[in-house]
Amino acid sequence: MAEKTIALLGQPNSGKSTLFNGLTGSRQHVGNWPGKTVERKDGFFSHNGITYKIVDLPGTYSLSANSDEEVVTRNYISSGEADLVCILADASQLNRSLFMLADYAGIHVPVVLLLNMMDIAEGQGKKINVAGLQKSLGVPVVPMVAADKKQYQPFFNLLENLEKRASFLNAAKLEQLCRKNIGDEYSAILELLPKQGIEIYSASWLAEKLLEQDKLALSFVQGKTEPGIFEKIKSLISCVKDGNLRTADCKFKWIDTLIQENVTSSKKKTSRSRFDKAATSKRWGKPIAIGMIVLGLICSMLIGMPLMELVGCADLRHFNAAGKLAP
Ligand SMILES: Nc1nc2c(ncn2[C@@H]2O[C@H](COP(=O)(O)OP(=O)(O)OP(=O)(O)O)[C@@H](O)[C@H]2O)c(=O)[nH]1
Ligand SMILES: [Mg+2]
Repeated sequence: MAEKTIALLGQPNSGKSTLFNGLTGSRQHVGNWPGKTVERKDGFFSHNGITYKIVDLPGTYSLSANSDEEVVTRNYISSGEADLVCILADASQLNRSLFMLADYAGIHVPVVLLLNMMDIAEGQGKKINVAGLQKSLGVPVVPMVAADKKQYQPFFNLLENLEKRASFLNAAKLEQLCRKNIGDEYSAILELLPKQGIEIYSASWLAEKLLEQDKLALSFVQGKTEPGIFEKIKSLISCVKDGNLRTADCKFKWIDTLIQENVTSSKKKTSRSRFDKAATSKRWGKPIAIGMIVLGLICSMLIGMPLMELVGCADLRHFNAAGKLAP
């Protein structure tokens, strides 16, 4: 019997199955999620006398509920079966891969961030301030190379201190961004939801998903609130256009700040010259292109005219004064 259950969550190709295989070896069970054709992979491993069950969740870009994979993932997390969720992010492309973490912010199930593919990120000259990230997020952050089992020790160290270290992700800054960028409707929905949230979901997480018109969140909140309150929430949602784009914008801004504060790159970017920048800019691109065409024409005329004159004089020498062709 497993004493602790760990779920691996992350975008496709973030390295979940690599870590799952590395930890479990042959102690795996493969089946399907109930009622779905999505593969379910459970496995077991032991460390320091404790047996862990590990679940390799399907790779999804976010926690929306549009595909079978996303619904399976959402339902599993809300089932409360996992004692710990490990979110794997590809450290070589954090702007994109941290979106799953941003979409998780506000779910009250203990979480850790595994910065996988650190070998690639280091090859790119990236330096990640792990302590700084931990401070901002309020949860453990562990650099990983899932493809190399010899580098699993920091992950095992985390397991040894799980009781002390596991905690919820700090979503306060994301909530502030949503209040500022989405506006009054977001704040008004928050006021209508219970302050402490509902079950594992914080009020801010639910408000974001409601504005995204997420079907699972809508039916969940409908089932947990008074009909009158739910009607008010629905009319607020209908006032916000493109809710999913607006919440995504806030999440990407949140990620940008995290990266700006905690990631540096020692390799210089291939810098574009001032001319390249001007030639591709919206303002100067066209005038520069037209100028270059005109300059090309003038140059060809300057070179061509003397040549044409020379050829013309040579031809004239073939005519006599009477304008007849000389013999
Ligand atoms: N260089 C490097 N490659 C890695 C690392 N971890 C995983 N990979 C490679 O990344 C690719 C994707 O890894 P998977 O484990 O299949 O990713 P996944 O998250 O299970 O993907 P999905 O099942 O599609 O969601 C594979 O080719 C792995 O070998 C790592 O730490 N470093
Ligand atoms: Mg996989």
